[in-house]
Amino acid sequence: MRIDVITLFPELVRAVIEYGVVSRAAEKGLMQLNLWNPRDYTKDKHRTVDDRPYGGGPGMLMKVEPLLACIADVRLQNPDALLVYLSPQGKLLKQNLINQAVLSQNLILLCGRYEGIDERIIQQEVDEEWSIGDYVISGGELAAMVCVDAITRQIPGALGHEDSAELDSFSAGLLDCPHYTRPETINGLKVPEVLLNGNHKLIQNWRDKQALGKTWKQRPDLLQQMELDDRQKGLLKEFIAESEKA
Ligand code: 9WO
Repeated sequence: MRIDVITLFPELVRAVIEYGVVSRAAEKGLMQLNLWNPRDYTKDKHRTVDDRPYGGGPGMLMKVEPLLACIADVRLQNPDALLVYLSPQGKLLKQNLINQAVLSQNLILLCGRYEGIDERIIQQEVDEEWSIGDYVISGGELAAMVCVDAITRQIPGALGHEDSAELDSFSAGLLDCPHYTRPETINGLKVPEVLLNGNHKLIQNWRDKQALGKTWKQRPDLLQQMELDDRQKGLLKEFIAESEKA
């Protein structure tokens, strides 16, 4: 998988491949990150990358010519990639969109700054607009880093089997179950007994029940989109009964 990122702050985005899972995937050659700076495509003495909006008002937009020249250069090297603009106006990112992106093709992520980019660039150059959530941040870089991280985790071989992607939250459309480590008691709170007994069938049952229950409590919208099997229905019923008792 190859990902090209267009950004005025390449050093910021580079940090995403310097740590952990993403760093190891890059070392193994499973993922290649290329950074491109529109500032390198300016022709004026001051290397200007912003410009004023038609219609006036506060704030600036990204200057068109260096951005278009930069996009053209990236496309020469990566002609078949999907070009994605990160913005709050985009389609909300979900695990399944990430998983599709990994399977389908290479990616070009375009990071806006200031008040964004000229609408005609979105029309002519951008294939899709993605949002990582309903909030405004200072530019597309942090969103692009989220995408690079989430996508890299899904590349076969990027995760050790210790933490395979199937075990990730959302792989089954549910939230994760609670986890416990030493010590056995923290300020009077004990580890659930079932986890200490070494009965792996009982433990799996408990984890599945907790995952269903957590999702029911925190994200009922996720449950509504799924088809639970009879075993899952039974576990959730038990969870609800137990939580009403407590
Ligand atoms: C800046 C601004 C300044 C004054 C008045 C209005 C304003 N709007 C913005 C603005 O929305 N700037 C954006 C910053 C332009 C596009 C890149 N930026 C961005 C991307 N902010 N938040 C995102 C983003 C990307 C993906 N998912 C969530 C948020």
